[in-house]
Amino acid sequence: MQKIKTQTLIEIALCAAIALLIDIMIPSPSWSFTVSVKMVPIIILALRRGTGAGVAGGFLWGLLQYIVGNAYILTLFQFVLEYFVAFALIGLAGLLAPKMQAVLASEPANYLKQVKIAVAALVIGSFTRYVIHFIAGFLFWGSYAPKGQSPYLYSFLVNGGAFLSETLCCAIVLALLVKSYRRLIGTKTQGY
Ligand code: 218
Repeated sequence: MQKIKTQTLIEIALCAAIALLIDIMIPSPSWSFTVSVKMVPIIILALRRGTGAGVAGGFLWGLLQYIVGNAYILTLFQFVLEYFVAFALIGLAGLLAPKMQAVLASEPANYLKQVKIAVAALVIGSFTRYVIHFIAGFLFWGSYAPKGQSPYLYSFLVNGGAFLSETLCCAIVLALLVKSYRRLIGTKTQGY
């Protein structure tokens, strides 16, 4: 088994903690409209250290939400699905880590390409996360639907809206950070 570097473990813990802090400091106005950049630290972690670290960071973030009493729990299965599985899946953004590292290591810097990869990674992580919230939505949250609306449509509208608004916010922040990617995400060029 490949040895996990201590520094990577520290980064996993730090990114999960920063995500939790952003989430607590900027609460979302509703389930269906999420103005939040809280996934950004896990996306950066995943692109920097790969899928395994990203999944570990997302999982830890889910666990921390439970520990600080920030999780919405209806049943045990719903909690495991929406906090452990959904948040861990954000780490799949790391599937594009090799591509991102290659682009960051090449000269001259191609900012447009870097943003495209970061946003594509974000969409992979965010979309797979929200597929889980959509499934949990019609399984467990259906009773909150307006009278006469099917749980499937209700969950699709709520989680679709949240996916679009949250992904857009994170994409804007990732784009604004592009000039710092070599320092934040790049590991090949700097030897760490
Ligand atoms: C229709 C519906 N309402 C609420 C939820 C619960 N949910 C949605 C999105 C994200 C999260 C995790 C905390 O941010 C949760 C618990 C749902 N799945 N579906």
